[in-house]
Amino acid sequence: MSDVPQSHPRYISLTLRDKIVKGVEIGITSVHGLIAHGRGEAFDYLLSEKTQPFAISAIHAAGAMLRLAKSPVISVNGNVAALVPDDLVELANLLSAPLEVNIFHTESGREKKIRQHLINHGAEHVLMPTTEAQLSYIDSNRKYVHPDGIFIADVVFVPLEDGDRCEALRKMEKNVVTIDLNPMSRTAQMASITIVDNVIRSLPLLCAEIQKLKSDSEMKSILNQYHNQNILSEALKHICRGAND
Ligand code: PTJ
Repeated sequence: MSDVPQSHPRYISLTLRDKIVKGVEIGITSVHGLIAHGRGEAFDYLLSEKTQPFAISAIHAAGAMLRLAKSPVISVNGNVAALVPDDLVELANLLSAPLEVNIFHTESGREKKIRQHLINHGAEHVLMPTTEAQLSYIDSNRKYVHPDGIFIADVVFVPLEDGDRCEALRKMEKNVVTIDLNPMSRTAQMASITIVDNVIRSLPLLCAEIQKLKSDSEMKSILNQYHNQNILSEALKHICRGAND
């Protein structure tokens, strides 16, 4: 870790950078992940680095969708493995859902290192990509999935990714829940539910939401009233206001 003092006004942001850098050093995060993180930082700045009301609405809907799912799966890439491993494991336990390693940038051994990292953080069930099961409509490394995981899932949780797979999953008629600081990204636009927030803040809130006592009919009603395009518009308006301040 770097020697940033806790009194530094940008302490939290700088410790997140440390986490991503450490992820690269231990071989779980792609070096491209540093660039993705920087892009996220810029959007987070415009969101005042706070979870905004449109993100809270999306978290309510995401909790309902994930709890009502028959076969939910949590997809893990190199950035989220570095930033929020404990929360990913907690979410998997709460939903009794598998974690599945799925990365865009093919690098030797990185998938196995991510799996081991999740196990070190308490994960019990981590699926790996296979050549046995492949997603349609996609050519990148993300097409290789596990036959008992993403391949058969009805709802896939895909925090911060690059968009090609989200589109493919939707074409395969799966629901996608994402967390993405950029409401204009392809993933944000294609997902069924988009939480426009930093994964560091919103994943613990999502875990808390899932633990709230709610009936199936209450959760169905939350989903019926939810409109992702409205949420994305609110997020975009907020960002434009932030940019003009
Ligand atoms: O480990 P891999 O190979 O699967 O690669 C993972 C990354 C993230 C590098 C890859 O999927 C990628 O290149 O993603 P993009 O296209 O840069 O998109 C990442 C999106 O996540 C962007 O819209 C960022 O704004 C957003 N983002 C970055 N950091 C965060 C974030 N969203 C939420 N929380 C963050 N901390």
